[in-house]
Amino acid sequence: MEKINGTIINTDVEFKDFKDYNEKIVSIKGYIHRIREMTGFSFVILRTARETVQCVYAPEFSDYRFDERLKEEACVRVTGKVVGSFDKNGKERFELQIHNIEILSLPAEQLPIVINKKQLDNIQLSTVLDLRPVSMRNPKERAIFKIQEGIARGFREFLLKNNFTEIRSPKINYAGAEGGTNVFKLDYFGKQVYLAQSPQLYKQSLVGVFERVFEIAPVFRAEHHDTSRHLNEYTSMDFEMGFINDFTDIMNMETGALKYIMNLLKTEYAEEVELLHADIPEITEIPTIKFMDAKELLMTKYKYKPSDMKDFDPEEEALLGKYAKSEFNSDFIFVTHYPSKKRPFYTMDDPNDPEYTLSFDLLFRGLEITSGGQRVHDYHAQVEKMIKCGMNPEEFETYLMLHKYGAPPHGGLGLGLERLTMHLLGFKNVREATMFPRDINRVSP
Ligand code: AMO
Repeated sequence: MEKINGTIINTDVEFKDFKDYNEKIVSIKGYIHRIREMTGFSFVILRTARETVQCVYAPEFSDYRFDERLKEEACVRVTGKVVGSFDKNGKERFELQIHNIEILSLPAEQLPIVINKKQLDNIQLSTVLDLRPVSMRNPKERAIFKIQEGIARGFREFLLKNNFTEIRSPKINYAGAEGGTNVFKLDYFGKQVYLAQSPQLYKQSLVGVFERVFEIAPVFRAEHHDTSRHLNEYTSMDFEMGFINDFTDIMNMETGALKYIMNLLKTEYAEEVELLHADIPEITEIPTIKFMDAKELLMTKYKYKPSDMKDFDPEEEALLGKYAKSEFNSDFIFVTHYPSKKRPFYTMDDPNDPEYTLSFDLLFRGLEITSGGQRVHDYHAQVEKMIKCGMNPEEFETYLMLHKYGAPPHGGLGLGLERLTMHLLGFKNVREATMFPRDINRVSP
């Protein structure tokens, strides 16, 4: 009987290691991205998992003769000699002089769109999304989601380094966590249950166990409107921390996480950053402004007439982004002390002014990417607040176990991964930063 022992055999070389193989014969696997015929030779551009590799076919390199069946999107193993040279900027680059191309598979049909240009030119977003499994093969499209990987990875790495425990909360729940009407109802063996709007109730409960917790997972919002910043399913990056001194501890932790993420992108995702011309923000300090002061500022400095004194509309957020940039040269601004009426039942009111809360939003280049704040930790205060919000505390018995049996002062936040990616890459629509978006008109692919 054959046995498997976990040995990972890499017979082929990766492009990033070509420098160690100069003038040596290597094999590399990938897709044929493009074939460019020149006089007397051809360029065969190979697309590997993360980069494109220039291979050159010429009859004088070997006895191998180009197989006419080879076309774009064929999967191949190319064997050849690594040759280094210097580009016009003096940077060393490597190509492969082809000695053999082994066909691993041939596509059944030609692609419905051209993916081997620098970017997907003149293709409508709806078509790009309809064809996601193949449109993402375009290097620039693919790079968006490597950047997104970097953001989530940075968030996770930073929090693990700061003694957070990664949790997994259920997505099928007995109650919506955030209130409001945007909750998906589900028939669960004859009972009505809900898809998780956020991991809020669970992450708070788990503060009572692990003190500091985080989760990166999908959440569901039944948004009935079709906007450029709302999805019906998005990835929420949440954390919750116990024994805080006050809610600035949470804002500091987020600022630290964002600094770590941006640094990780600059170092380990440099190729994707360059390909996408991503403007990675420099974060030293993030300014903060109280909600009512921000309203005042919008009315006086920007002569803006607010339609709602309890929340910001997108134009107000954009103006606050402009303000942060011009006054503080910051791409971010924290807005604190939101009105109690607009924040969920778990938010702690400001003891100095209970009309407002110990909560905040973080705006990035004029878009809300985070909500967070300190939570009510006292059992009686939480029950009272639930009743005030028209809720029945008896329906939240398991959630209230935290408060009933002892909860430290705590707080946390939720950061929308797609929204952060969207504004980092300068997109107008959050769907561009979502692999397989779910919105009111789209559940496929
Ligand atoms: P909130 O509901 O404000 O807070 O959501 C937190 C962040 O999630 C993102 N977000 C969305 N992204 C895409 N599509 C949507 N429909 C959408 N809705 C929200 C935003 C937003 O800032 N439990 C609290 C967080 C907390 O206090 O810990 C919550 O979920 O970036």
